Amino acid sequence: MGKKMNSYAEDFPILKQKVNDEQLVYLDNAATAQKPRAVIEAITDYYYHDNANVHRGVHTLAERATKDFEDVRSKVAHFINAPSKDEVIYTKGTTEGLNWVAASYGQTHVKAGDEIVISYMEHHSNLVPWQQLAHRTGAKLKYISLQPDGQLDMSSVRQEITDKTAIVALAHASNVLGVVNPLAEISRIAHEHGAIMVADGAQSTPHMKIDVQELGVDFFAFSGHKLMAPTGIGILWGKSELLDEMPPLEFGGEMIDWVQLQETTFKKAPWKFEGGTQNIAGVVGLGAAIDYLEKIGMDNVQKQERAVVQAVLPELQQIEGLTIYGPQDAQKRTGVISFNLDNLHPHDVATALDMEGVAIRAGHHCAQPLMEYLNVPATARASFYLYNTIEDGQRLVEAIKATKEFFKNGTI
Ligand code: 7TS
Repeated sequence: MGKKMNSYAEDFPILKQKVNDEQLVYLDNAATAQKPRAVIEAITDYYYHDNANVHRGVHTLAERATKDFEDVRSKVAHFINAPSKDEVIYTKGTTEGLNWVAASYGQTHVKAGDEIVISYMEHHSNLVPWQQLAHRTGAKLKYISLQPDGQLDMSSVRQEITDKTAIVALAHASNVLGVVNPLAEISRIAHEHGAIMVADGAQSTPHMKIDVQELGVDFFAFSGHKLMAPTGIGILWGKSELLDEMPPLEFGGEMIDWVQLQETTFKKAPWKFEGGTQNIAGVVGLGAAIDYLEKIGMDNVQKQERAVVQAVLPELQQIEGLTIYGPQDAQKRTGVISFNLDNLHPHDVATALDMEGVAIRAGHHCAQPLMEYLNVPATARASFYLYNTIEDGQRLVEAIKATKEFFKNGTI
């Protein structure tokens, strides 16, 4: 069933190792993706040849580092089809981006009696910032409910978003249910009611072509590390007319225009949000990751993952006692497959799979309200990326079957 390594896997040195005497199958991509040689080498090259602080020096290395840093901003703008590179803000990751929208836009625009609308499937990073903003401002936090197959209930979308709604904040793709939410349609509904639309793109950006203009959103946040870039670098994109009026959150070097004893003026966006020395090597790595993905083409990335999921899902569905969360139709899914096996604790399942060299995640996946909604304490989760093959999927299926036998018979 399928070949051993696809040509993409060859680009990822980490995948060539054995774990517990078995060839590693890495299926924890929703947590973080592995890095291709091109990204690792770009970071090394940067430190070998170009390392300097940006925007400050006039010497050659400083100019090179600054050019790299600002060129990646343009590359990101192109990658997500942002109208301007000045709308692209460097962050630590999705969590920071969403927190900044809540703390800066939210704090200055949301008042008592307003409503903030999210859904039951949100990651804590797109839930807790809004919950805390609601506590601080006296706004009401409302939840869009889900259909039995995990997709957003569009009648609930229409019911929960009202003229009192100030902010709608939703995951573009779920990190548990493998669904993609129809953000373009929901953005239209939000705007009809005078609300803004915030998108958590952590699980979509690595896996599909993103067009922030087509999605019609006002803010879009994602993490570099889930799209093959290093940890500690992410992007917040926002519409310039909103960014321009938002106050900065961190004050200090880099973000100022002019400082006097009692007053300070700030740079314009995006620089006013980037206080202090930035993760320059991370930015370089992000640029290399985008180059790598764009060379393949995001449509091909999606196609490759879909082919694997379409082959694997029916096999998983045939395993007796395996509950798969989210849509059962492979056409409606991303490469995230959450499941439970019999009455086994997902941590035991993940540990047993690790013994077979198959790396998956188990737990609440930073989505405790969703676990409660699904009425489960936790799930196991396999998540695929470009470098995974149909054979990797087969290894997952076999490891699950072996785990089932082990817990039935006490032998593996
Ligand atoms: N939003 C979603 C939908 C996510 O899946 C994650 C990370 C985040 C936000 C936060 O991203 P960060 O890079 O700022 O941490 N999700 C996961 C996961 O599912 N397993 O580990 C991290």
